[in-house]
Amino acid sequence: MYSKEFVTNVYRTLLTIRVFETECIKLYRQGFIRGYFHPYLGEEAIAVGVCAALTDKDYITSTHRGHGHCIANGANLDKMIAELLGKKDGYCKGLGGSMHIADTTKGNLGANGIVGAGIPIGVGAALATKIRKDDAVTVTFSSDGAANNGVFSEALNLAAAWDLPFILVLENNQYAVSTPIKESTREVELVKRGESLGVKSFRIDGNNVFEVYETTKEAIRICKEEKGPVLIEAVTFRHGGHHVNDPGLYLQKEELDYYMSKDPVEFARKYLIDDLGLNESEVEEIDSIVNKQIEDSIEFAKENGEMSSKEFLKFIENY
Ligand SMILES: Cc1ncc(C[n+]2csc(CCOP(=O)(O)OP(=O)(O)O)c2C)c(N)n1
Ligand SMILES: [Mg+2]
Repeated sequence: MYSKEFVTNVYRTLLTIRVFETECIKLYRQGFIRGYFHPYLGEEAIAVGVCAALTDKDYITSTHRGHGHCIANGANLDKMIAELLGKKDGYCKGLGGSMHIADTTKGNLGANGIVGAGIPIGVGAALATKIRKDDAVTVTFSSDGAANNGVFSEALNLAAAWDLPFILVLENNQYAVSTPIKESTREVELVKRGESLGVKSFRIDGNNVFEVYETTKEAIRICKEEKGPVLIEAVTFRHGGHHVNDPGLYLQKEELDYYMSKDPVEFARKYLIDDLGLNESEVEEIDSIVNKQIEDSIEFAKENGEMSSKEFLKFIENY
């Protein structure tokens, strides 16, 4: 059984991602956020379970659906929301938006709008840590669609050939935009892609935060005591369309109902109450702290200014 402190932290982070996405979708619809926005709703257990096993020395690379990875890795919420709103105290001074959040002070080497492009960046980071003899691993998050890009096999193969401390977390949400995985590949168990390259590979329930956490710890052990890389296929499902403007009508109702019943946030909440004996009001206290934190960050971001054109020109001149 896990401690109250650990599960409380896990629940708080899961809920922070959930509330962040839900409130930012509202901001998007109100016109405060422009461009693309790919919600991580339903997939929160993967980012949280993985990052709970990492230390400050480790690295991550993220995807176009990256808010959850950033939050679980300890990103600053004020700076994240300011970035989404295009404000000057955002992570990229408001010039990058949703798909370009990075925080190298925390080992987050960045989200990426190019599907699969985080994989070779992660392999490069893992190579650097191996050369420097750092006690670190690099985790790259990716999804099922990325597994069909050439870069997936090339980079993972190289990581295996060079025994790199690299963990590829495939968030198999079973769709790439509107294409179900069974229409883009004959072998839907992506774990086999890793095995075919001689990489230790696991297929797990991506909605169970504890299973994700334990598997990540084992992957880190393998990277440090045996040899990397490791592939983790975490099976999950999105709660909606590919991005905010996609109603996701192609998602099968039975599948959605099934995964809704395995909601990762509800799962952790239930564990706190049923297994650790917290009462409803104790959990509600955590809920209100999370809600207030997101509310404060939204207020900060709304009040924060945009870069003036003069500041912008100076910024790119010195870049
Ligand atoms: C190299 C490349 N090809 C196509 C696109 C357009 N695109 C953006 S997201 C996406 C689907 C990605 O699916 P998946 O890897 O399963 O990630 P998910 O959206 O499910 O998290 C596509 C095709 C892109 N951004 N980059
Ligand atoms: Mg996908």
